Amino acid sequence: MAAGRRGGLAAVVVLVVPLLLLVVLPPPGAASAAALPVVINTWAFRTAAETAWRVLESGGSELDAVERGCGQCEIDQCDGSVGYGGSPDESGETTLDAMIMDGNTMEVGAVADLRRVKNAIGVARKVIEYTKHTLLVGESASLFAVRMGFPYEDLTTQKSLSLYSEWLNQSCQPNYWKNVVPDSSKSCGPYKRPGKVTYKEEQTLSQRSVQNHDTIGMVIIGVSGTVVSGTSTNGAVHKIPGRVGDSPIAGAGSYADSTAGGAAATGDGDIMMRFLPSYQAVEYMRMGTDPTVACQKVISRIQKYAPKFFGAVICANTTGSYGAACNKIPGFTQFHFMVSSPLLSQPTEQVVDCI
Ligand code: SD4
Repeated sequence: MAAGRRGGLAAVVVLVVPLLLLVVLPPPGAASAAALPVVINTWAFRTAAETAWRVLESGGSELDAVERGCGQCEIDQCDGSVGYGGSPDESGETTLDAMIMDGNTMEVGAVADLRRVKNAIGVARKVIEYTKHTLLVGESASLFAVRMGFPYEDLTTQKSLSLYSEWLNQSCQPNYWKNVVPDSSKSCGPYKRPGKVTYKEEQTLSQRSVQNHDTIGMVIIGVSGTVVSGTSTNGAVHKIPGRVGDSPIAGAGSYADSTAGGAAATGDGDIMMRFLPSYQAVEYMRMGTDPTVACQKVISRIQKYAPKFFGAVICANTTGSYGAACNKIPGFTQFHFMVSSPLLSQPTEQVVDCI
């Protein structure tokens, strides 16, 4: 009897286990394994993609690759929206926001409203490496940067100066004030609270935003599934001094979790950061949602409240699948992003139709 049971068990093991393995294990060389590492980044920022890919190829870590990739955009002043010499604020100064997130440890290093230091994502990395903090801001972040060996430099350029003086000449239009006196849609400040407030509807943001926002956001899934994300930007042109966007905020500008995936956002940070779209996209991917659909779901969630917002999100899961989505508004109907993977012979520009 006992021998019969043992024989039956042996038969089950011999017949059923190989069948189970066939079902559970992907065939050799299956797409997900072959597709790692993956580097994706917002916009057609090719040199950033190439730099990150080179770092990985030469044995650098995913953190190194995100730092150097986004750092390349800071050097190149990608689209004028990353690095020095872009987006002068209301006083003419360029200030920078950046973050980097390690999806293995869930550590984040970020700087916001960083002044007179060019390599914002480099400083963000130092926040992870040399502090127990997550986010440093303003002048104090600059002092920290100098202690970490970064030079103080003037971020003003001829271009940012002329953007600033054109703006002054056109009565400081557009700007980010509302419900103030004098009327901010007609004249420059200084603005004050009026005696009696007549609230106006929030201005449509699409026009000003399409030209003014092109943050680099990058997500890397390494060969062993390590997920790292990062961002760098000079924010919004003519912003009110002190304004911080979504880019340095974990879960808003980007998010990385090596147990699920990574995401990064670009666009009107003042609106997008209210929804933590990068965090939300990663949570969708954790539940098994395809990366493109995860990106679309977070875009449509924001659409319900701000149908005309300018923005896009990139998403990648730990198998190396990736996708992107954007909100369709006049002048912005497609979103371009870069992908590097072993399946592509070189970093490749891809495009999605906005929804
Ligand atoms: C910000 N989200 O500061 C950034 C700007 C940007 O694509 O993305 N641009 O609001």
